[in-house]
Amino acid sequence: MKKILTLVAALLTFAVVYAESVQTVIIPRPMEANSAKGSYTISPKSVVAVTDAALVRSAELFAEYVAKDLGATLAVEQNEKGGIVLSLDKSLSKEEYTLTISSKGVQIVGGTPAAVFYGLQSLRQLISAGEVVKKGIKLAGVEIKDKPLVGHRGVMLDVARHFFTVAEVKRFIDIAAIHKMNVFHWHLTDDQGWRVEIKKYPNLVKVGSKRKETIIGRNSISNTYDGTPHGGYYTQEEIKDIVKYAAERYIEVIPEIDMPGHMVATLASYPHLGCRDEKFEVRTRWGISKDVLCVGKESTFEFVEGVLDEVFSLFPSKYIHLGGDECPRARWKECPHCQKRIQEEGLKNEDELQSYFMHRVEKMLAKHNRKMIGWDEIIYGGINKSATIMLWNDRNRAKAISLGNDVILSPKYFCYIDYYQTKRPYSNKEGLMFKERILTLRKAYSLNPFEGLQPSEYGRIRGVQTNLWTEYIADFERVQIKTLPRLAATAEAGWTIGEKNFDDFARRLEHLRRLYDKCGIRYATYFFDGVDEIE
Ligand code: TNX
Repeated sequence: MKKILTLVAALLTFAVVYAESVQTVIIPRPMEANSAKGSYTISPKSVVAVTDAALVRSAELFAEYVAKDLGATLAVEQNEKGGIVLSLDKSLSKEEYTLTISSKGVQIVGGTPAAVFYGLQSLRQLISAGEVVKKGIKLAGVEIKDKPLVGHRGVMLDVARHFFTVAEVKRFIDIAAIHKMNVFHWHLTDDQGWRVEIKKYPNLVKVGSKRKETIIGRNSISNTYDGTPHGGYYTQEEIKDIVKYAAERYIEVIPEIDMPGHMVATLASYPHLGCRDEKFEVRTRWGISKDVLCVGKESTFEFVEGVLDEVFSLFPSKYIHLGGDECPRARWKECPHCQKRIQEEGLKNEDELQSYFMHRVEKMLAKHNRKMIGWDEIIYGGINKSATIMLWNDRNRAKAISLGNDVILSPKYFCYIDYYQTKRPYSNKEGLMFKERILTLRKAYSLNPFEGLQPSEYGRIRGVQTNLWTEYIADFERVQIKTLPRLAATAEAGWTIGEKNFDDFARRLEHLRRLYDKCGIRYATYFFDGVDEIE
């Protein structure tokens, strides 16, 4: 008898387990998706009911998202009765939600409004892939429990090398939102253009936002230019509008004001900020410039503080990205002001001079209760524990992690989507790229944020991020084709808890691709056409 009972118990367990896990179409893959009884048909008459005023905007956005699928914009009501009910439950963590579909309807419960928004993004994908029936879209019963692996899931857009309009930036944010990304890192300044209005320093946009022409072809070999001015900037009003737009989609905008290198547009606007008394032009080539901010002069720090004061008022983010990357030391070595600073401060060398600079600027952030993010080069002359390292160079990985600082992973061979996405870029017409580097979808998908780390070190990895540098990307169609579908792969690397499986991802991507199509979003088809991995 006992044996039989054990057998029955085992069979039951098997049946339950078997019934539980279901294949889902959602990207990034949820933590758990279990089958549930029944189904529900969402019709144009379905109501989105919210139990909390904080959820109204998300419900409205959702109604817009699925309007095409349903042929109508769903009504949003503030009560507890609707085909789709959204509510909050503080016992769930910040970004955790459950999504239940049964014959009674759809229920999304989130730890915060952001989490409910993620649940709606999942539902949007389910609807897009759902069965079209007479009355609307039929969804199979399911119980989803979901939360992300890491807290910072970022995507960066470089608007300095090429300018993109407010409308385009918003569309980029929409794309990020589909993938449950929660940070938009906005690379606003570089040698080739300054893009944010700073009222105290009007030349930054008057002079710094325009370059007279742009190099044609690869930087390392070309000496021809297109003869066409390129420029653009965002007014403070436009910036605030974008920050609000992103916030409604639970995306925080982290601005990057790259310093003390990558500053030629600034030097063109205010030449006294450089080490030598000379005039500069907004840079028309790519690559790294030797001309950087002078760290010896006090006026440099006054300038930086003046800029940051306005940046603080535009961007409520806890973090401000200060760049700190690729800053050659050549000018500092010859500059009497910089050398004097090194002596007076008892610094060992120019690496420590950069640290001195970063520390001083970090203090300006701290005064306003903000924290600094910098590219991994900030570790060279020593950094404070409070700084977050954005890791893009593999060579600095071990050192950065050993320091114990917070780290955001953006390793270039996994996360730099300006790289070619096919192994045979020329026959696949990918256009030019900064260097001969390849990042296929499969490679992007293979990023494991905790690889090689001890479990005790996992907590140092605050997040993952995809970066789009735009030296060779001048229009928004190319922005999208570069970004997708690789962003989907990084999104899953940052979100999905548990084993990942590329083939299953590829299956789900077929559905996501249909959603892109419906939204008029462009994406690269190399992977779908089976040509991305051909050597
Ligand atoms: C490195 S990543 C850069 C960018 C370039 C990019 C091109 C980083 C901090 N600096 O300035 O645009 O490579 O791939």
